[in-house]
Amino acid sequence: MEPPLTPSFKVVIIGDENVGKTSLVRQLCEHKFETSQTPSRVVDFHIKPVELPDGWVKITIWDVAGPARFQVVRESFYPGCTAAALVFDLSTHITFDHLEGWLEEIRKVVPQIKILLVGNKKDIEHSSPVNLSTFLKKEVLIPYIETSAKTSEGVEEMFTLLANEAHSASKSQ
Ligand SMILES: Nc1nc2c(ncn2[C@@H]2O[C@H](COP(=O)(O)OP(=O)(O)OP(=O)(O)O)[C@@H](O)[C@H]2O)c(=O)[nH]1
Ligand SMILES: [Mg+2]
Repeated sequence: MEPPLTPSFKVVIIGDENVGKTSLVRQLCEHKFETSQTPSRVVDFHIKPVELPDGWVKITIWDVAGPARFQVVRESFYPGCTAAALVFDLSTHITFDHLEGWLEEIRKVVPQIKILLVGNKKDIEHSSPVNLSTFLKKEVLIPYIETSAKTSEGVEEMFTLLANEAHSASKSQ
């Protein structure tokens, strides 16, 4: 059982349209997966208790819409975030090529934000992006996990890692 007074952290899920951000949150919170594409809501949020080695924390997960036209409104939700999950689609390499743009967008608002890189749609047959190891060598502090919102593989671990990033950021402040 989680104790009543738990530290709480604001985290955000970013990445291109259709990479599976909303599906990952839904799998985590409701254990559901839908194949239909629902129109993007600009923002949605969910509160989830997560158990870490140090004890329970709560994360408020802000799920923002990926399309470029929402950039300005998205940026208004970034202040106060301690960690971000940056999601790309392992089967659509263009979503990997856009990662630098996403880092720029969020670091412009929260320069010290902790990032977790997430390669989603692991269940679809794919080849890993050729520049993935180069990216991870350049961004040495960014942990990486592969997930499937469809089968739920890696989803709990993803949000535990994200909560851990947020928690460690708060300890180093
Ligand atoms: N096979 C497979 N399909 C997935 C997975 N995750 C999401 N999808 C599908 O990808 C589509 C887009 O998923 P969303 O979760 O809406 O994507 P999003 O990143 O929230 O997109 P925006 O809100 O528009 O930015 C949907 O049809 C999902 O069913 C996955 O892990 N595997
Ligand atoms: Mg979405």
